[in-house]
Amino acid sequence: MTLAIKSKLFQEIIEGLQANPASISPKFFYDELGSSLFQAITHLEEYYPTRVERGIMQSKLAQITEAIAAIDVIVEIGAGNCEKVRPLLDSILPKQYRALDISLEFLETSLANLHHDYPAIDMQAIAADITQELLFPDLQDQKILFFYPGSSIGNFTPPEALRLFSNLARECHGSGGLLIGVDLVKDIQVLERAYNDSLGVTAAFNLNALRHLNHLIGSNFSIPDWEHYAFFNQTLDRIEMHLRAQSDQLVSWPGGHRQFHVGEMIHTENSYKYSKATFRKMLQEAGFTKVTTWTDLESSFLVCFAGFK
Ligand code: AVJ
Repeated sequence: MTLAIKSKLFQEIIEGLQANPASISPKFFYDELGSSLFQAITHLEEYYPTRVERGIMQSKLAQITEAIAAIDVIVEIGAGNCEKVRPLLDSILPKQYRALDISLEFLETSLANLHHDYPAIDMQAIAADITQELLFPDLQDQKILFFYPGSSIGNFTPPEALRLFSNLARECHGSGGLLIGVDLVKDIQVLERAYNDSLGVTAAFNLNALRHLNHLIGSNFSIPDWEHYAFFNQTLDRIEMHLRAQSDQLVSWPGGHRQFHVGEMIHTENSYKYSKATFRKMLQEAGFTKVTTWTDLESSFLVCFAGFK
């Protein structure tokens, strides 16, 4: 990381810690341990999104491939373990695969594993903060498929998601498109269980943000003094994750500090859930002119291809 990027992140973190209520961006979950903890979450019985999305991708692969038609390059956003793209690589055989993620260490190992199995595809790992604008000047003349699986779009507010879709639609230049997975609104108990698993992996994942921050900015968060709290906000259709102080405490970092009182919370994540109709509308509003959707038998999760007529 360059010094300029580092100091910008530092500033963003401190602004969040000083805000009322305090907040930490979910992108700070993903250091190497956090990425592994998220991997573990995807194996949990309670955490259905990864499993259900994989099922849709497998059972609807022929239709999905037909909708996408011919493309040159797959650009995966938030690629993580680079495993979710495998069925697409098999069915589409693109010339190029580009994996974007916030955590480069984890991404590079994942990409090396993938490249081993697909030596003919040109592959590139790119550290990218997708809360910033994305530009692909060197792909101007290529047909791009943006692949954004895993429902990570849920971390954005709906207006932020719309802005990202508009950015991607523009970078498509009228061909290719966006294949995206999103979690749907459902029974509140099913939703809340997915973020309050019985093994406490999600709690560890949430708390790890404090450990990561301690490394990044030299803060002295005491992890045992915080607890995981997650619930579904029915007004805003989102899971909210917070860390709650279990005692009064002073947290310091070079150049600053903050007093937290018992019960005070740090907001660490929103995970928005959508209806099929709302999500489709957003994709169209962003400039895609043809949207095709697939779901599972329980309408638990949605896979969409947004392209151009
Ligand atoms: C990676 C953002 C899709 O919101 O479900 C999992 C992250 N947080 N358990 C999600 C997460 C807690 C996950 N996304």
